[in-house]
Amino acid sequence: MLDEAYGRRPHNASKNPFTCGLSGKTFTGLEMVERVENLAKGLSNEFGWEPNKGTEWEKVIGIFALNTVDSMTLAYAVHRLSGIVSPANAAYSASELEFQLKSAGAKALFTCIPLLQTSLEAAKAAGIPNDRVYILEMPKEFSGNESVPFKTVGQLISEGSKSVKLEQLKWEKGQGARQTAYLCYSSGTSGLPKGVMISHRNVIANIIQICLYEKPTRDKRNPENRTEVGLGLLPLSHIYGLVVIAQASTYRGDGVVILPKFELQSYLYAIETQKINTLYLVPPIIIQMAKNQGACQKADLSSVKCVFTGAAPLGAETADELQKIYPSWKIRQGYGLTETCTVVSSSVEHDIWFGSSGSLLPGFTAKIVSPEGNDVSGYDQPGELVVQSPSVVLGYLNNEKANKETFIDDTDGKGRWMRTGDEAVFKKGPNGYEHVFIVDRIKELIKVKGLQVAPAELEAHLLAHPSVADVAVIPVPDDAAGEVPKAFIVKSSSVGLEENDRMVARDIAKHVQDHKARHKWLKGGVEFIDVIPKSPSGKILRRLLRDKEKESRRK
Ligand code: 4UU
Repeated sequence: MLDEAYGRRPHNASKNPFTCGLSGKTFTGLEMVERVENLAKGLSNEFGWEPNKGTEWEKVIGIFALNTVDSMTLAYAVHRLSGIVSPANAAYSASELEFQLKSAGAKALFTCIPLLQTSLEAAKAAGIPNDRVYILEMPKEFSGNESVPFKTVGQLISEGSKSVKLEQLKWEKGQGARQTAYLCYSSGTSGLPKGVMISHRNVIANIIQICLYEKPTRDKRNPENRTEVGLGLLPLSHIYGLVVIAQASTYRGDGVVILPKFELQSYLYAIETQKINTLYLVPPIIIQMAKNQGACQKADLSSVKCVFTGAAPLGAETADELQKIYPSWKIRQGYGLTETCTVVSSSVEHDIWFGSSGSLLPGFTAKIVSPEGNDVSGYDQPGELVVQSPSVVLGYLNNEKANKETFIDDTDGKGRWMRTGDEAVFKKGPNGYEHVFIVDRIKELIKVKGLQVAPAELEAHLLAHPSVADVAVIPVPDDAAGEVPKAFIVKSSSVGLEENDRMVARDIAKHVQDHKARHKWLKGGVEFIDVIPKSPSGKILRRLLRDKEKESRRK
């Protein structure tokens, strides 16, 4: 990808792909290419990895860090050695990180000072020794002045700059299509989080699909091809940050302003000082902006031309509210998945219909499939969205069962089909183009602030609690987060009759808080029931629980 963005596009060399929104630290494309090369040499010294030796599975690193200007430098340096990058959510607890590091077979872990303790605990449990833990530098407010006995990426770059040249990377024919570049984690349609094998070709395909789709409107808006600036606040560990924000924009020659975490004041400061044009957001931040009008209106947001949202539905009412406050902004929505290496559809500036996720990107073909498995494609026909695209990923790591359920082999030479697990409907838009509306979720997934929460993961964890005999976790609506998890629990016989339900519920909720990332906490509450409804084969009938919940909320 680095080669695509800079090697073949020399006009990008003088632009600044990544700038820190707090310290202003930045470098040009050309400097980034040099940093990547030196870091690759530094990593090669450390691990003995070389570009054309060994398989990519022997060269896996984990990244568990807040966003930094060097996050992508690191990813590209690992790719330069034909290795794999597995980025983990920075909100993870030590046991969640341990799960991913073990599953991915990570040989080293790159973290940052604020996450060092969690990283060390997880690395130890995953068999990664302390001298294989490295630090990505962050602005002072996050890293303090204390020095720690771990090598930094800056040191590796400097050591690498003194080392001998690396061999050129030699790809065999088709290797880019077969070789995994990123191993991101997603629970797919059911079960626990799984490693999603994303090839180099997948990444480049989606980037080209995005840029091609947006080119006509961009050329019209910006005929001199001025550099535009986007906000890099969302986690680079999630496919949205990793592909759409960090790589599609820099491929075009745009800049990305990196912010480690959402905090209203520093966010507004970065927009003002870096003159950001596109805010890449998720619905909860848009809701905050609509509600925090005072603070936002004091800031100079005149550089902003567009707000782009994805990862969870943005309701038409919220979009309307924001539009009333900022009448000139284009509010665009995209729909995508880790398994399609991000964007499936999105709205474009001249064809915005609030509530819709816009039109399919070029290179995507879609079908709507009824619950009985019939192809019911056509306008106004709801059903499961099934898609085909060169960005549909290689599959889940070591999980044939999930692969069989999710991916359908190619029979027409155009690429594999993928079941999204989302219910969608196509409608004809006011300008005559088709629009995709995501109307419901068929799969077992909860989206909290756009982040994945797998019900099966929480259920397995809750079953280990002595008061729990059986459990089912479902999403319930939440004004701020979109959705939050709620647990229906059958108490075990060890819970005495005299015990207060509220105390038992609190203890169960604490069991989640103690071991899981904050977005997985049971903010939707705990409700005790006599029996979890199940099909004859033992599958939880989640739909019944969701209906029961809807009914009780209506009362
Ligand atoms: C309703 O969340 C993502 C990808 C997000 C993304 C980013 C930039 C989408 C478009 C874009 O331009 O990936 P995952 O794997 O974490 O979660 C995928 C799931 C989908 O299956 C769907 O259920 O997240 C939900 N989802 C949405 N739902 C994603 N986008 C939307 C959306 N409306 N716009």
